[in-house]
Amino acid sequence: LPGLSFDVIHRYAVVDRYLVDLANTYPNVRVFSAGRSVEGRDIKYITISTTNFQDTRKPVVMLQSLLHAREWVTLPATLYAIEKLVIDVTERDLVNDIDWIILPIANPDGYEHSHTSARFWRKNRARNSFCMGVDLNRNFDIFWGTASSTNPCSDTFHGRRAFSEPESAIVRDILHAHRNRLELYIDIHSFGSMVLYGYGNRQLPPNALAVNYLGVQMAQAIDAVKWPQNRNYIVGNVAMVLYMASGGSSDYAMTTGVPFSYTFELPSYRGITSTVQGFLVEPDFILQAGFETWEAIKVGARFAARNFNRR
Ligand code: 0X9
Ligand code: ZN
Repeated sequence: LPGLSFDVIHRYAVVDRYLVDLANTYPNVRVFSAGRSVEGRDIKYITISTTNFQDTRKPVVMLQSLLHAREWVTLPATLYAIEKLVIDVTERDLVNDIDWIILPIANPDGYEHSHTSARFWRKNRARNSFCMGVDLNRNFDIFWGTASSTNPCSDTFHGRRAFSEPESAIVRDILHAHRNRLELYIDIHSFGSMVLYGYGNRQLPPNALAVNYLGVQMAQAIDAVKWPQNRNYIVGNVAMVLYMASGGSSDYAMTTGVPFSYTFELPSYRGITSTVQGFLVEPDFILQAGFETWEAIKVGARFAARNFNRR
């Protein structure tokens, strides 16, 4: 039977195998190959549905992690959600009332590179010039190129054009395939303890009030169980609370019709926010990140179910 530990960071091959094992073991889980990364790794996602995605009255919720390679703690957060939706199911409504799409490793090449060669690698592994990598979260077709870097050596290099990278095109294709029912999309990043929403150019979506409201509800759910030494989550428009950023996946999702779309920034390691050390992990921190992020996901998913019924 599939089973993973939740206090270590699993490598690509382990997760890839795990997703297949889940689909082979649980009838409501299916695994899909969405395409291949620059270096040819299969990018898999699972769906979780009691009705095989045939019941159009259910909303779809999508979770994603590791679009940025070094943000390791985001992977166990996503795997923890899978565990609670498939293996250790204590809240059946989340499984019965919602169809789930879960993409744990959106950037497998960068992720493996961060294990084998450069711990703080962020981008994918595109061969631009002598500098490699495109920031996948600047490569989506949403005011592309307006708040990102033209320099291939920069950590926020946006690529040659929108969706130049297979990894971002894969996310686009999933979003489009489910555009009619996708109610909530959460792109999980680190670090900063934030629930962010669009747009990265300071513009607010028409439903910003509702988006902010749900963001606050999700943040409060985390704050209620977080480690006391970590600060409370900040909720807000990305450009207002963090910085301007174009080509982001959660902003792009809104243009495909997803009404509730967020970037989560999970906490930093030991509260370190001034350096890349904040991306490091330890067993306690990994476990806690999975546990507390799940509290927010539950709040978001239940809201999505209620809101979708009414729309
Ligand atoms: O800069 C980013 O891509 C994200 N922060 S990170 O430290 N993980 O790199 C924030 C992205 C939020 N972007 C939008 N909502 N557009
Ligand atoms: Zn990130």
